[in-house]
Amino acid sequence: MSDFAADKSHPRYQSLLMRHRLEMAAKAGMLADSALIAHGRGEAYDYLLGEKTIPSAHDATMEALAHLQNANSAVISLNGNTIALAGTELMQLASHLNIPVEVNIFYRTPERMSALLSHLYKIKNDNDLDVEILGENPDAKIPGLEGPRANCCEKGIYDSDVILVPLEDGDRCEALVAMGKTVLVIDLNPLSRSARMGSVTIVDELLRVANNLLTGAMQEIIRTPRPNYDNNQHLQAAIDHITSTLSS
Ligand code: PTJ
Repeated sequence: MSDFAADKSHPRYQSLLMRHRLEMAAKAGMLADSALIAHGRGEAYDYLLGEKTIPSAHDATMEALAHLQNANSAVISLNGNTIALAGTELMQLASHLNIPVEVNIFYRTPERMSALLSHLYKIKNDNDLDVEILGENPDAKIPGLEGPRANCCEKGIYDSDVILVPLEDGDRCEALVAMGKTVLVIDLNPLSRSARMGSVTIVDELLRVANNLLTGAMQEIIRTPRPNYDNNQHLQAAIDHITSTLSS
């Protein structure tokens, strides 16, 4: 993502950088047509959250990390926006946790799959990462979903007990929960169906979450999932934060 010209002192530098990453990814054929709409919705919620990781989101991130560290078979599901915005960081996380990533996109076309897979292999080679990249040859289907968005890999998403799904759609999130998986959602909208369906929902911006997960994973502390963890309480904390921002 080379030719980004904005000055780091610009107050909206980070937001401009994220947009630039998406523009470049769109040019490379990696994104769904609606990717920028989805991003804009996320930006609006992020603005209301103060564009920072709120304490409940950090707590949810550490809970998600605990599940990833204790899983029998964890996987990180990657879609177009996710690869464009935080592909390198999530590949580094996967390498550190020794788990695979699977490209699993809602609007599946052979051209997009090929562009996304090439981009991930470039990240893998450039950063000398040891990560299995799945998704190219799906051999299983997520029960309860119709069409190409049900396609997945048996040794990745299908057989996983814990799955990290950034920016997932509500239907698929529900189907993954119905398969008995622990579903770790990243979504800036605490009201979305995915946010409500998830086992652990992190209401925070994807790149901040990826960096927080990576920092936590590099601390080499093995965390334990809390049996009394309350996802609704964390969602409510995010909603309360937004409403207090609006009324202040
Ligand atoms: O690559 P594909 O084909 O799998 O398509 C990916 C998109 C994101 C286009 C597709 O899944 C989609 O349309 O998603 P939705 O239903 O618009 O949901 C996206 C959710 O992610 C919304 O609730 C946004 O608030 C949230 N979101 C957007 N950008 C970010 C985000 N959450 C965290 N970090 C972001 N950067």
